[in-house]
Amino acid sequence: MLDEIRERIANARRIVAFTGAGMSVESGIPAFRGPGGLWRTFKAEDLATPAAFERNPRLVWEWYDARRQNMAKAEPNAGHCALAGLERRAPEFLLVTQNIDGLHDRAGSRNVVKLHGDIWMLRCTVCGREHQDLRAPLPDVPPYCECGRMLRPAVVWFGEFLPPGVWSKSELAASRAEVFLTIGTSAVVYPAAGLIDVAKAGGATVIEINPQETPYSGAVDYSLRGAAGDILPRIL
Ligand code: BV8
Ligand code: ZN
Repeated sequence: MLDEIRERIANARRIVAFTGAGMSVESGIPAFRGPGGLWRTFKAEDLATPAAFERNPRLVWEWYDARRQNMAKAEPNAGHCALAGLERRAPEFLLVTQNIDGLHDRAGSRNVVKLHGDIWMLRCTVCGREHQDLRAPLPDVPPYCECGRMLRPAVVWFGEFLPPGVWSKSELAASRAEVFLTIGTSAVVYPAAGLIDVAKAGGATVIEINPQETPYSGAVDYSLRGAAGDILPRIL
């Protein structure tokens, strides 16, 4: 089966890789759901929502600052590097990630769409100005804009729309893909997970890589049970 998959990927002109938090587990960044998941301790609606930020910005910021400190210590793993290598070989390649940790960029991926934003970017809640701040820990939490108002992480919270253009670019690429890799995602968050349906409808060969089953495991062409850092270098 792996030979078939290698062949399919090697001959594909247009490839899309769709990644989730499982991509970064081998880099030491806990995923949200599943064994050891982050949200086992926190509940999504408690923290990754505008209401939570409104109610308790310090708590939300302490959670993000802790995640930034963990992410700053993390290194891209063999899975991230394998995808960066694939991008250099494929005629057309787009990496659509739900991850906000920046590890795909650090692994050398260039054509990256961040569906749910970027934890290293801060946005002013009032003037809207955005800037990158890589400091971990932040000197003070919550951080403030030079306009004097509070900054927030430039990420997409539950109930918030994705950044403009990001969804249409991802949807178009998924609809045209010959091979669509869905890697390290539990495929329960929408509209992101809907990209798998778009790819299938567009006639792509869909390959899933995940140690666990997901709601899409029965619908994809190949569902490989294993870790991204182990499987990707073997098939790319
Ligand atoms: C939207 C950024 C339109 C922040 C995240 C009620 C009201 C409002 C909206 C909704 C609602 N009900 C449903 C919705 C839609 C909602 C949604 O989908 N909810 C789900 C939970 C049901 N979606 C939204 O709100 C989206 N916006 O719909 O806007 C709108 C607007 C207004 C009103 C209505 C609609 C915005 C969603 C974005 C939320 N932001 N994160 C932050 O990170 O702090 S979501 C969060 O989940 C992360 O982005 C994460 O990436 C994403 C998905 O999780 P995964 O990446 O899949 O990670 P997970 O832990 O779940 O799974 C990891 C997988 O890896 C596992 O399967 C595991 O087996 C596997 N794995 C483990 N180790 C490895 C591995 N795989 C490979 N290798 C390994 N080594
Ligand atoms: Zn400002």
